[in-house]
Amino acid sequence: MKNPQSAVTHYRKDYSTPNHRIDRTLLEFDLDAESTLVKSRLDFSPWHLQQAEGLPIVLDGEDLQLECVTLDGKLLDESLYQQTDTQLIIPNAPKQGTLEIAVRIRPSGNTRLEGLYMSNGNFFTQCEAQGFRRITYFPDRPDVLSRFTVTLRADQAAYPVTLSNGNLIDSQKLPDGKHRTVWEDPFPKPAYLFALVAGQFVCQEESITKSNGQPALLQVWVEPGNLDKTDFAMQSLKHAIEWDRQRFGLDLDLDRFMIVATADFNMGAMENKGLNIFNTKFVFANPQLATDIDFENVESVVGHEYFHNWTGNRVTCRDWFQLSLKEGLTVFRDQEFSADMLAKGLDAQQAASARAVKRIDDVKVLRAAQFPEDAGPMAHPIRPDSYQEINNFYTVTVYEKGAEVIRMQHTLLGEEQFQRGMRIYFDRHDGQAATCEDFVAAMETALQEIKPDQDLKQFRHWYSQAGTPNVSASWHYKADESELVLTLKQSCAPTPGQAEKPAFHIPVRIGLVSNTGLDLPLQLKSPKNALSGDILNFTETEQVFVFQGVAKGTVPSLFRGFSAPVQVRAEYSLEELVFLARHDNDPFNRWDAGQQVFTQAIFEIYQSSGDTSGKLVQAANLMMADLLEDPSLSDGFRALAIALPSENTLFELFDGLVDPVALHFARQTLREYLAACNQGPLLKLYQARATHTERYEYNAVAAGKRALKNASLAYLTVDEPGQSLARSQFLSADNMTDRLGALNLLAHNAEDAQSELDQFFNMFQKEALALDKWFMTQATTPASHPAGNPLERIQALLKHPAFNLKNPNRARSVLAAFAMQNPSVFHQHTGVGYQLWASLVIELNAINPQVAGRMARALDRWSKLTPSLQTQARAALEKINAHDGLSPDVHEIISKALG
Ligand code: 0A1
Ligand code: ZN
Repeated sequence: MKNPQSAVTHYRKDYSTPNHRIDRTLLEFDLDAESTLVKSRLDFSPWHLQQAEGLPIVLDGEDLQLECVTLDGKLLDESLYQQTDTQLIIPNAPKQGTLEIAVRIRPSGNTRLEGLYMSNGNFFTQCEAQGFRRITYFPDRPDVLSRFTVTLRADQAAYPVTLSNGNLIDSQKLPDGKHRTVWEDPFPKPAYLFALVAGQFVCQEESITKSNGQPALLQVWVEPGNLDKTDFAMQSLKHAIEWDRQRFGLDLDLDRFMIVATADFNMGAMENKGLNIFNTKFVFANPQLATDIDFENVESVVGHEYFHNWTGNRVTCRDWFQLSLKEGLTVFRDQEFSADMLAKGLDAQQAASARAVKRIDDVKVLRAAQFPEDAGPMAHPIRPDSYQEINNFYTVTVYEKGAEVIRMQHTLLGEEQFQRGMRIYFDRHDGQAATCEDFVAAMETALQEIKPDQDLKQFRHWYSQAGTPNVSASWHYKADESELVLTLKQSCAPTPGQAEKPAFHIPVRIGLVSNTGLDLPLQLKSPKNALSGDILNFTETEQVFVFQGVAKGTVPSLFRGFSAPVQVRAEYSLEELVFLARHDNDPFNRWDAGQQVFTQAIFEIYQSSGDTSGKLVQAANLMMADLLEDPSLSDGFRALAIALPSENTLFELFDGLVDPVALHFARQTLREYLAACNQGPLLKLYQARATHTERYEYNAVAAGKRALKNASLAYLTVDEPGQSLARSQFLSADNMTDRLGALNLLAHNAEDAQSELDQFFNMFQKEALALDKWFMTQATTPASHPAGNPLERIQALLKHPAFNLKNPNRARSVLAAFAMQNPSVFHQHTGVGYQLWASLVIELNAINPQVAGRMARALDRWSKLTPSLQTQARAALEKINAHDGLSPDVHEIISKALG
């Protein structure tokens, strides 16, 4: 392990080109769990044609056992190269030539799951961001693109299937019980997109016809016994291919596209060229094992990885600071794909509602996870300026806020010009390693084709400035002139290394809702040209917008569809919020207004130590009654509208220091109060949807129905009658959404849910992903559980024979669930929650630093805790910090948290 005391900070401004290109890469693997021999042959040439002789060749490498190095056929002795812990340098190299290197590695000991590793006896690779250097010496940086040919030799019986990127060009049996395959990737690629897989697999395959009339083979590979879970992934892949063709005009460029699932994977999935490797969680889906959310995730992750084939692979990143170039753009694309899929086949109104549900789900993630990141010690711009460990920068900021930044460009340009911008981007950069600036420049060219007087100069601040902008909005009505005068002010709190920030260019999608509930036409009197369609261009620290022809009693609806990733403080009266929750024609804002009412009601309870007689709680209750009775709303939307904001969202929204335990109880009090006051309508909603007997299908309408049923049940299970409904739903469910929905509610609310937990365990003990759900359900049992403090149960889970810290999904199902999704137990006042977390992070640090680095982020926001909790939190952070042998991953997180 590298010594964190010598942790190096890498800066974006320090980018320099490499000395050499690697034009061709031949790799040969003799696969063996204990000792794999990797031979490489690299044809190199000067990066710059005019380059002088004698510049060193710099290759990265970690934990490799070097066997020999040959330059242009001559074996180099040790005096002719320098070997360090992280590099192999050949000084005074010729401008051009061929290097041959042999190394040995030990996949069986690779618990980090970076480089070549083993999962369930099979070989897999994970090379992004810097895993390839754990396979062989190579310039492991994304701007070095090379043509790869890969030979795989392995024992035929143990590893009958051997795959790599591109096309299979040779396959042979060898005399000694081994076999050999040779793979050639026609596209030059950086090393992080290299992949190999070898072992026991079966596949589902289909052939499709590409736009050019050529066939392409699609395959989904899984371990034997899992073919009953691959239909949906295959269908999602076909939908993704078709969608990218239709909406972006981008076709599959390969003859063969493979997906392989593994149970041991640090992240969600990986877009290796032509050979995507997936966490089983994002491949496996059938109604018995996967919830509606799992189905949605499989579709979106399959889409995401496929869309990377253009946005990431055909055009890749110049350096890792540009990560959002591929990730923000690809998340935007997968979000649009999912929205289009949900809306497919529905009438206009249902389609709008299905899209709104998707948008709300995405914004919930942003608010609950990215806003806290942007307000904490790890805050960074979507294009970071520095990092210590790149693995720590695969963040919700780079991904989800990055997608919002792309979405704002889409909003400013409109679909047609945005697609024009995409074509310009590919025309300019196909086959290259590009920068975020290249993308914005392409979009700017497209913008200026239709609006020559506009540019994206100020918009670029979204790439360089961290922090969530705060926008405050106030307005007054001028009755004599029938004018509404809207004042917007923006500010952005300091973030690490950025004290002052110039104003952002913020697109504000606006509506004016008259007191009859209709949208008025928008007539902006001043400033001139600030309105384009329904988008206000808000570009100054403070700006006044005057709308004319406005009727009295009109309420502005701001940031419709969440048109910018900002925190809005608008001066709505309670009555206006309730009005918008009933009448806003923008479904996102309608939902959001209701959430604000719930939020304020919870804070009222929190600040009054449990009193439910306040006016905000009363207003929330009336609003709830309305929502329950309103048949015009789709089920999916209604499920979201009646659900209370999450504890993590509330924590972030509260002005001041927070005690998460008290906050949990305040939220719980509102839930119980609303349940008691609305029992009849809740029951009616539940029963109307519980009695249907349609076969399980995953689509927006059916999933919406299940969501509303389970959202109603969530209120009803506050007491026994509702809990019996949940018990019978648990038993009779024919799908995982309903079964797990009921189990969660029982485990979190009923005095005793042991029998259901046992039944679930017995039913699914051979299904790892279902078992993860069993662990997670228990690890998220809140402090309000009637049987008392759930921490002991969580400690027992860690000793369960099926618990395994080495498997990232299983580790997350307890550790992340408890430390990040169960605030009332994690933040308990004695500090025992923090201590347990600290010891697990230390344990995981030695096994898998990347996953440990993620888990280490649970106390990022500790400065927002009440003083006594802060003392406990600091002690836990310091305990980790003092640990000998801390990985750079965990060290970076903890040292930044400690400040
Ligand atoms: N590029 C992948 C995510 C990914 C990133 C890093 C990994 O290991 C360090 C693995 C996967 C994606 O966006 O899907
Ligand atoms: Zn991605």
